[in-house]
Amino acid sequence: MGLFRSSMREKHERSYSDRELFRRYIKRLASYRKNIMLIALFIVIQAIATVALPALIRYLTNELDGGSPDLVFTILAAAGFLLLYIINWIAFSLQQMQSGKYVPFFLEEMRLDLFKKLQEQDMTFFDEYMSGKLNSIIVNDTLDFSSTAILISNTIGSIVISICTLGIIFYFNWILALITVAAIPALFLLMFLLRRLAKRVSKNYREAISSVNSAMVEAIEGIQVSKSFGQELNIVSQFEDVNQNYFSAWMKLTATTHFWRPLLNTITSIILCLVLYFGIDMNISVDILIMFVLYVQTFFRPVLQLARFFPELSAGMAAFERILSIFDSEPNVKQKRNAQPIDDIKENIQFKNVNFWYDRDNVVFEKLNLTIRKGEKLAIVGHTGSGKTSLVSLLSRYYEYQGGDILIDEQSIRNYTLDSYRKLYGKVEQDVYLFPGSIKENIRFGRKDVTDEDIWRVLDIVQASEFVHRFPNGLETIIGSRGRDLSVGQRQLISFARAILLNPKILILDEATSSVDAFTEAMIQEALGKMLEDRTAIIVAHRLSTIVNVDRIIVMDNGAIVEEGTHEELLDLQGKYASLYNQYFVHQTLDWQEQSYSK
Ligand code: DCP
Ligand code: MG
Repeated sequence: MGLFRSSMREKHERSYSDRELFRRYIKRLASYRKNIMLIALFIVIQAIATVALPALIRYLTNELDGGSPDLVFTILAAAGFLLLYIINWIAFSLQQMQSGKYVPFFLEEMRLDLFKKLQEQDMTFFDEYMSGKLNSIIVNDTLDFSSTAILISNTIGSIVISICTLGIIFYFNWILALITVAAIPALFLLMFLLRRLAKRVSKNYREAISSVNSAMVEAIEGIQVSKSFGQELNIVSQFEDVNQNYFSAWMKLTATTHFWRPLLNTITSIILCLVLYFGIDMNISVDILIMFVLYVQTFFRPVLQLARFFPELSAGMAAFERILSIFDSEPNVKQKRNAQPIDDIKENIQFKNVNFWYDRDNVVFEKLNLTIRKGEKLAIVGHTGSGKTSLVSLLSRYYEYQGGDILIDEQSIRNYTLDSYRKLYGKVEQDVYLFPGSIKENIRFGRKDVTDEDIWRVLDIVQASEFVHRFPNGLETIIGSRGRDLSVGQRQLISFARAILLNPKILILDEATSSVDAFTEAMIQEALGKMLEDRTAIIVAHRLSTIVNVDRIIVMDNGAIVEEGTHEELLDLQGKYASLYNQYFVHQTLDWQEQSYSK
């Protein structure tokens, strides 16, 4: 398997029975029934106008048979034709207008619902779904699915045309009528049998297109890695596989959905021959025979539409299945029913016997206990993978814990409304993420009540106003996607400003492991001092300067807290912290640096 494992089944993905899918489909369409009925009505009007044409032709042929045509009759017949075409045209325009309004609206609403649902999800969901795949569902699947939105109207129209045609031909000659419909049961049986194949092929196609999408997204995200390893060609060849896969899935889909047309044309021709043969054999008059020939064609056009109903529905349903998977995935992080708002912390935060895992086979915390007092500045240190980020992620309600409880002022954090709870925190993540907008937008993050002065004030606090001033456009400077136009240190300062602007009661800082230059380090340090004033702070620390200034340090190892105390106390212990210090932090001391320079 290559780098792009996107075609694999995701954990969140679900399967639905045909019945369930159809039920949900109808439910989704229910709020649009007015549009659907209107579209169906216009289709039916067209159907009636279409069905009336052969009858008019037959009437004309019959009249002309007698000899010299009557002028008044000819004019009336021509007017009849014109009228039928005008009715057809008006009904068609109205139908198109309705579809033009309704389908995009249907699509827009579904995309919005999906987007909202994504915002509700916690991080477990995003760990499991790749962004490329989600992207494909929101963009492609919704588009494919909404094309089924007019399928029902079209089908109603088709059924009406077929029934009217059948009525007329049975009325005129039931033997020829029987010949005409003889092929239908066989056709529908075949179609019914093929619906599973159609469903599978459409599903494969959806998966293939989503793989292309994902591969594209992942390859762009990872472009720097590919370049630094000189692996661009390798990536291209892996993409070629994914793309090839898409090509063959598409071919199969096209073959399955389009083989109806030639098949149906063949059947229509055979039926026509039979009608002509038996018609002549039965000495049926020319006018009726001409009418029959026309009706056979009128009859089979909607049958083609009906025959494509299942393959098209299957294609739409395959997309719908993936859309439903998202609609039906409940977030793990949930607050209790009668949750109360919280606006400050009075006493402390407590982890009590907390158990947590990302997946069952890999337990991160087992009976973790920790109390953080209000106003305390706590540093968490430990080797990579020891669980530092996980600890603060649990507190931020990114993930749900499986055992024990986390309490604030003796109340489980599940008892607070998620919205108010999250507002307690200001968080600076280990990987700073900035949106591709202006510096100002990234800092105020959609809050309308924030003025430029407020932003400059927080930029001052985090020592970032100088570099922002240096940009010609100041706060309005647009930073590229993920903040690529800024240095790592600058990005960090912006994310500090973003966190501080909220004036959070609890500040969580997951220091980036990447080192910044001594100048930025000093700036960050000074910024940090100001940021921590009057708050409870939890800092996953990678800088010596941070840890020596906090009230307490906890040392994590393999998901457990193994030591705690101040820097001096822990050094005296000569345990885990001391060895961590000697391995890692000691390199950051001035003494060590002077020594190594003088060597
Ligand atoms: N883990 C996981 N799924 C995630 C995140 C982490 O399975 N989405 C695993 C990897 C580690 C363990 O959980 O085995 C703890 O990971 P942390 O991210 O909590 O580790 P640290 O933050 O301590 O590591 P670092 O210093 O590298 O940031
Ligand atoms: Mg981490």
